[in-house]
Amino acid sequence: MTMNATPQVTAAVVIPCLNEEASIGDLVREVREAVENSGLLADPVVIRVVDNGSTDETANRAAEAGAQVIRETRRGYGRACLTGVLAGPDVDVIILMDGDRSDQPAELPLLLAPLLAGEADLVIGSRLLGSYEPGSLLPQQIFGNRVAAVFLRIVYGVRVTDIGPFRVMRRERLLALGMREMTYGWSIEMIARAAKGGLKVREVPVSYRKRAGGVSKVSGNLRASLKAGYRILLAIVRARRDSLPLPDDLREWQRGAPNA
Ligand SMILES: Nc1nc2c(ncn2[C@@H]2O[C@H](COP(=O)(O)OP(=O)(O)OP(=O)(O)O)[C@@H](O)[C@H]2O)c(=O)[nH]1
Ligand SMILES: [Mg+2]
Repeated sequence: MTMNATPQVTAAVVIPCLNEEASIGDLVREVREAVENSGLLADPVVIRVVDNGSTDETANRAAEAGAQVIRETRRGYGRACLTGVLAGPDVDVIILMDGDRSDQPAELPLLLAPLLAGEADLVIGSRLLGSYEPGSLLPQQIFGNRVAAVFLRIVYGVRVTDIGPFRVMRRERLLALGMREMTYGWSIEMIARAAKGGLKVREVPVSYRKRAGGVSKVSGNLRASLKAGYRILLAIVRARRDSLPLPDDLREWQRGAPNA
């Protein structure tokens, strides 16, 4: 009989959500199944849905499915992510993914493997290295991500193909980055700051689905897409200028200030 060591690594899955009642229940169940099947993480893995002022049944659906629901009234994708990271209980690893069921929880082991092996500090699922269902990524999203990737390479010397939402990082490392982008600049800022701090950033191919229902807040809306594009470019510039890790006063700001 072979003895498998009991996994010691604790983790929380942080899912920022705004009006995702159509998908969140199924997603939470998928995440739980994926975590159990992986056998890589210590029980119990916290599935933390950060509800950012949803006006639908998101919070109820998430709680019914067994998630820990955190309410964050200050708006913003990055704000919701950070609130989820800061919330207790303390864990070793943070897993981030979107609430619309576009990411595939079953692919979690692909992201965790390089992190747990110490080969990477930030592992990001790349939809462009992997695959995406027709219509799940719009041409402007693909273009925008490619442009952002070129900037990241030029400014920070880090090579990525995509700026995907499905990612894993040790919580302590993530907090030490001093993240300050509280909207859609969050995703790219994390890569920029990790690279600037000399951390190893690694991509793995993932497959991406169309959102399982509900309404797109970004890509399906021209105004929101332009605004997100602006925030993303701003994040690249700001992260270059800022010191790292952040000084204490900015850390305080990060915890308490209204959404930027
Ligand atoms: N907490 C929080 N979550 C948000 C906010 N806006 C969007 N989200 C969530 O962030 C994730 C990404 O938003 P989406 O609307 O899926 O954006 P997208 O993936 O570009 O668009 P689609 O391709 O239509 O899915 C989803 O889980 C949303 O519920 C926000 O202001 N606050
Ligand atoms: Mg989406």
